[in-house]
Amino acid sequence: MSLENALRRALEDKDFELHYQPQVDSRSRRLIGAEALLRWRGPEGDPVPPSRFIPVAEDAGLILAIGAWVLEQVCRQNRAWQDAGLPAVPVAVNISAQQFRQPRFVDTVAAVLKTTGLAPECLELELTESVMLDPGERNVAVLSEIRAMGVRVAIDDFGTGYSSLAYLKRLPIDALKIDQSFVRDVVVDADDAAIVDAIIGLAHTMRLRVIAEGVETEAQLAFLQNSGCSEMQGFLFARPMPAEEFALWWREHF
Ligand code: G
Ligand code: G
Ligand code: MN
Ligand code: NA
Repeated sequence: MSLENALRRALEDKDFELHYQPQVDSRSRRLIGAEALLRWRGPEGDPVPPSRFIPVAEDAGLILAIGAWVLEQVCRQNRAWQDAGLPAVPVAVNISAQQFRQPRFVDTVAAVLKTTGLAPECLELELTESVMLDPGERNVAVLSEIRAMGVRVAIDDFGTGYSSLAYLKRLPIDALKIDQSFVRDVVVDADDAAIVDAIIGLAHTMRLRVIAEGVETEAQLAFLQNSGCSEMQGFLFARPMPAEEFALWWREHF
């Protein structure tokens, strides 16, 4: 069976899973949010990485249905955690370009919040720079509507795209996520160190939150903290985990 057909079947059977990776305040090591990451076991039963199946889903026109499922699932799950007594925190969902470009995207988001009863502040949307490459009025308008609802917006993989500073200034967003490719060698590579410092400075100047991804070592953590970034995500703190395991971890990191 082709990957595409296997994905079609997985979608019919709702055969996907979501893992959740903690985002922490690096000083207190407490959980301040999470990112939902899609997981799928392919026809052979082994995990297929999203970097492999998401592009196939995009080409096959399946990403809208998958994305809608992810969005609803995450909102439902976050609401369930709150009902179980866990604190209200934002959980981030990765949004693909096609999803964002849907004419009724804002309505879809509003409808999901309504049916799941999740507060808008508890949902964060991660968009890449490429999604918003077109600096047209439409993107700005859609983002404004999303934020007027109270939903948060973060730019994922920041620094790997092409957004100009003038464009960034016009975009109504809440946070920049420093791409893990810059964090990896931040302690040993002067260029990466300078880029990371620049992104943190830019975020502060523009009054945006900044979160570092792919933090794996205490040395990276120390660098980031010294540079003024305290929100982090990475294996140093926790890997992405299935929902039940994530909730257990959370109860230990209030
Ligand atoms: O979890 P992992 O590092 O394998 O994720 C790889 C890529 O897949 C990341 O770029 C991430 O943004 C993307 N991804 C993970 N989950 C989703 C999802 O639910 N929707 C979309 N569109 N992309 C996702
Ligand atoms: O592109 P995006 O930022 O959405 O993808 C995040 C990806 O990074 C996920 O696939 C997640 O599994 C992965 N990830 C999270 N923390 C770490 C880390 O500390 N090191 C590495 N190498 N990957 C990580
Ligand atoms: Mn992401
Ligand atoms: Na990223």
